Amino acid sequence: MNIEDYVIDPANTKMLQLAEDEGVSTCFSRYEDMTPQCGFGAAGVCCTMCLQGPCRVNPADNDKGNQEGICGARDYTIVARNLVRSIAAGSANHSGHARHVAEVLRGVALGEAEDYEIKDEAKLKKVATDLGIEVDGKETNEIVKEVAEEAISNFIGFHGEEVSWLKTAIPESRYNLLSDCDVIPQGINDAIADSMHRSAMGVDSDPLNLIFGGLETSLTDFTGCAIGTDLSDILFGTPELIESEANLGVLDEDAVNLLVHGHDPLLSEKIVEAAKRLEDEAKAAGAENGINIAGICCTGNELLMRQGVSLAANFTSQELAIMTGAVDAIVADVQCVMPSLQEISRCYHTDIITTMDIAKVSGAKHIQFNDSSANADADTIVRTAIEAFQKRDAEVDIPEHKSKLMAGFTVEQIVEVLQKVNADDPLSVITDALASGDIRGIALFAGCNNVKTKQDHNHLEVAKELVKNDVLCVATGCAANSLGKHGFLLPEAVEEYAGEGLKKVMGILSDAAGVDLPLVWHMGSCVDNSRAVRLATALADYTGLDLGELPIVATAPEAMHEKAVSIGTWAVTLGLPTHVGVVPPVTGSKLVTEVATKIAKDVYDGHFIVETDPKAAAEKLIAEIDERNWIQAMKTKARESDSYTTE
Ligand code: MSK
Repeated sequence: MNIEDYVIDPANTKMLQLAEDEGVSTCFSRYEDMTPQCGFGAAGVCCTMCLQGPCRVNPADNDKGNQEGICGARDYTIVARNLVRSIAAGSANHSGHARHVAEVLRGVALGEAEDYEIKDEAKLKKVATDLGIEVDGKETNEIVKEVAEEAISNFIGFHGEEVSWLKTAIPESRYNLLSDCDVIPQGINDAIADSMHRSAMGVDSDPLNLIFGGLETSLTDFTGCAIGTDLSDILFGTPELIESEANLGVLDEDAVNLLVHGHDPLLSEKIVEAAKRLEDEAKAAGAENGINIAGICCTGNELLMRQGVSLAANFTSQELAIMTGAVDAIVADVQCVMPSLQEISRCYHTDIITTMDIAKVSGAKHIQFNDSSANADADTIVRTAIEAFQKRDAEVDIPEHKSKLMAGFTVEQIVEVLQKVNADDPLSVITDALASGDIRGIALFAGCNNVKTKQDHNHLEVAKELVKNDVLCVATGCAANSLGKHGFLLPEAVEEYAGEGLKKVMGILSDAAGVDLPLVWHMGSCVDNSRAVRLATALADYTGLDLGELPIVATAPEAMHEKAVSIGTWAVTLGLPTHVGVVPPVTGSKLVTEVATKIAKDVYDGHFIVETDPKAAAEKLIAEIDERNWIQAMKTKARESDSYTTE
């Protein structure tokens, strides 16, 4: 294996080299072993919906002509069905996370989740008010119960009512457009179930009907994200600007290194508290520096945003963390946890601890985490990590490389910074910068790492090109982690990479805020993509424009998970041109590909841009931003001169 084809930073290069030298299998080596991958699967034309298959059809435009599956399903039906199932899975992940938080919030109101409390009452009241729940004269617990039950009702689709959370998070104009297209979901669970139903053998074979079903389901993913973010803020506090570090160098040889992995803050927040309680036990066990909690994937991002916990690894570096010999335990909740962790941990003293009944790993320790005994369960987990520390046997070799970073860019914090420039009219700071051209547009970096791209490379290259062209960048998930590892979440990066306009705006904001702001703004975990939409919605409401008219784009340069498919789909549906840096399995159908990359723009203003070259991707995103700016300028000019009238 040529290591340089897969990783670029010194820490992961060192660990991947070690894995190669010692013959340890990693996602990178398994990818090489797997290559060439199945062309039918890659194009999305492998159908396993019934036991007559698998049917693998050659799409049209080849020597064999248009083939059909055994039931007669054509390429477009198979690709659309597979796509809809991916979206449903993505939504089930995000909304499953949200449902757990909602249940615990209800448990707090009912006194059944005694280890949790409300940390942000102001956010509780804001969320309640947005949902139309009266707050005046009510006890906090009463509001908590009503908000939690409203969230839970969004899952059920009771009496055909539309999901209420969606309406609070997007502009009215966008909601009306979605309503006109009949894609407003009536219940998260219902939409996911409908997607599984309609994509089954012998049900929906009309690709356009399937795609509209997929769009509706993707909006339940967004709704789940918004619920997850809002309720986590209520329970654990809305994040504020915070400093931390990223990369394997955050591990500490003289501490119990406990890595939290997955997505669900309900467990990881309790682990942080337990680590503080049990610090002395760790020291007594020989860990001079006590307990060092660090994160992998989005559980890491959740804790970074609220607790300043450092990020040890993003998706494709999770296995390499174990190779340091310094990881005592990886505590997993749900999503993005590679089963291979257990196999690699056999060569070390590392305990892989699963905690959720739907997410076990063969051979791993399972310590069930219960909402009703959260503190005690967290103590048990941390004590298990302390015991593992005492069994360290392999040589510890922690790469020195790490980068400082700044995170915590919620909408609330961004507005607070803007208020320092203009107390009465904060959003005008952004819209004026957009109007003057100092900021050309705004881009949301979302998504994962993928072995098909060099780790972090596409994120960095797209970001470099965008910021050089004065695009303000915000980031979530493993994309933010990538940018953090390489110094893009630092103020120093502004001077190094930003164009003159962006530099000017960052300077004004930093001076006013009294703190140097970083080049890219970290908004949180996967579910916190909802924060980016709320920021866009605030700008849309302020300007009277729709999301589809603003110079805002999204990019997932290293997309991997089905959640990324779902996020990308709702981003397009909400009006954002959305770049994907990995070719998704839709190319087997010309029809589905054309709908996703072209026709969607006519209906929703957003469309997919599939581009594996990061520089070309950035250029295409900038072209989309410029097109919107040009259209807006023309509209404004026409309004000012009054030269355009329908009378
Ligand atoms: S963890 S979904 S690899 S961002 Fe959210 Fe990272 Fe993607 Fe998992």
